[in-house]
Amino acid sequence: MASKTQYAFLLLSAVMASLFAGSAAGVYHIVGAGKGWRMAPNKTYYEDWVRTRNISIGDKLMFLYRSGVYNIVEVPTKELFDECSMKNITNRWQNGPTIIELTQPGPHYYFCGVGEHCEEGQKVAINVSAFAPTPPDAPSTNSATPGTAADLLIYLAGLAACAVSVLLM
Ligand SMILES: [Cu+2]
Repeated sequence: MASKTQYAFLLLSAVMASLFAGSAAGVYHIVGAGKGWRMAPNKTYYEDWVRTRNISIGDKLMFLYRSGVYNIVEVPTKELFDECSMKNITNRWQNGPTIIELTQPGPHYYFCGVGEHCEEGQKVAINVSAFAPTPPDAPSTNSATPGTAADLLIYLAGLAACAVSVLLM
């Protein structure tokens, strides 16, 4: 039990360290906000969520989910994404929580490869802008986007949930 507690603590420390170290470089987006990454409450839930976000190069996606229950796969085309097809997966992550740094502009397609979760709406297409919305001559405002503090709280709550699921395994 002690080692699992230590593991959870290390996980928490590591993620918090990366969070603060990276906070000036990009915005963290908790995919699905308070719901995290799970069976969608409706088929357009993640689509509706992404429409509320401005996502740019250097930003990070945080997927909060229980390992073994959900996962994340990335596919290269809209066709594969629309079909929930795993014929050509370019990336797979299965240990939650997962942080993905967005280093390439353009569309990115993610969905859950477990069961029929994707067909039920556990999928999200992210369009990454080449440039952050903040003008380059105003660097002092870079790190203080309005959503960041709220995101941090949601993230820590989600992380606690993930840590608890580690302890219960
Ligand atoms: Cu799933």
